Amino acid sequence: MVLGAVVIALALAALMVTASRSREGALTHRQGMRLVLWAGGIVPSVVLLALLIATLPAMRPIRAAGDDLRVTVTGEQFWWRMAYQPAGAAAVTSANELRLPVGRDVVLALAGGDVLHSFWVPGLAGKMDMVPGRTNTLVVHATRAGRFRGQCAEFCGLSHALMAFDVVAMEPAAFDAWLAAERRPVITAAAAGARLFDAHGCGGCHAVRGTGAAGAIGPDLTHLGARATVAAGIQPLTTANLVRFIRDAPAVKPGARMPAYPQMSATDATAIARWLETNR
Ligand code: HEC
Ligand SMILES: [Cu+2]
Repeated sequence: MVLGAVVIALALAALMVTASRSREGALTHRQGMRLVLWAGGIVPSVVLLALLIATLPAMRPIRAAGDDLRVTVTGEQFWWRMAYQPAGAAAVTSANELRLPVGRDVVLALAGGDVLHSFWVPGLAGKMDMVPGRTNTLVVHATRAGRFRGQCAEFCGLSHALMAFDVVAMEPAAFDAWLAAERRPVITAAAAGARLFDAHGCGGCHAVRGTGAAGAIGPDLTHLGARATVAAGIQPLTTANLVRFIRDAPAVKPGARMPAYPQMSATDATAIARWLETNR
C-alpha cells in the first residue's frame, strides 16, 4: 500500500510540474472540462464501484446458528465479565480472558455493565460498542490457534487504557477440556489462603466456586491460576504482581473498584496469592 501511494503521489507531482510548465492555451476549455469529467469523475466512479461490488461478499456479517457456542461478555470498569453458554449445558463464569475453539463460529453477546465500553480484538474482528441496557451481537471465527490481544476501545474512565484482555484460540478438543476444568469448583477450599481470603472479606466482591465466596461485583477468581494475566490483561500472572494488586489495587489501576488493604501483612497477601494461583 505504501509503495502504491508513493507511486501515485509521485505521478501526480510529475503531472503538476508538466502542467505548470506547458504553455497557456495548450488545451481548450472544452478539452480541459472533458479531462476533468473523465479522470476526475467517470474513471474513479467505475473503479470504486467495481471494488465495492468485489468486496461486498466479504463484508457480509457471519450469521449465528442455534448450536453455536455463546459467550456473554460484559464490560465493567475496568475489566471483562465472561459467561460461556455452550448449547445444552449450564453456563460457566470467568473473567478477563476469552477462550475460543478454532474453526467454529462463536456468538459473542456484548453487554454493557456500567458505562460505555467497546470490545476490540484487532486480530479477530472489528470493534463493537458495549452499551448499558442493550446487547450487541458479534460472531467471531478463529482460523488458527494462538493468542490475540484485546483492548477496550471506548473511553470509560481513569483506567480505560488499562482495560485489556487476551483471546486464546484453541483446538476444539483442548477447548472442551479447558471448559470442563473451568466448570469444576476449586478443591483447595481448606487451604490457609482460602481462610485468609474469607477473613479479609474478599468474598463480598469475588466468587470462588467451591468456597463460600459468591460476590459478583469483581471478577470471578475460581480458576485465576489458569489465566495468563492479572487485572484485565495488564500484567503477567506472577505471585509478586498478585500480591501488589491485592494490597493496593488503586495504585496499580487508578479508579479500580477494589479497595486497598494497607493493613494486610505481606505474609497474608502472599498466602492468598499463592492459593489463587494454585486454582487452575
Ligand atoms: C469492593 C469490592 C472488592 C473487594 C472487597 C475485593 N475486590 Fe478484588 N477486585 C474487585 C474489582 C472491581 C476488581 C477488578 C479491578 C479491575 O481490573 O479494574 C478486582 C480484581 C481483583 C483481582 C484481579 C482479577 C483478575 O481477573 O485479574 C484479584 C486477584 C483480586 N481482585 C483479589 C482480591 C482479594 C484477594 C481481595 C481481598 C483481600 C479482594 N480482591 C477484595 C473488587 C473487590
Ligand atoms: Cu474503556
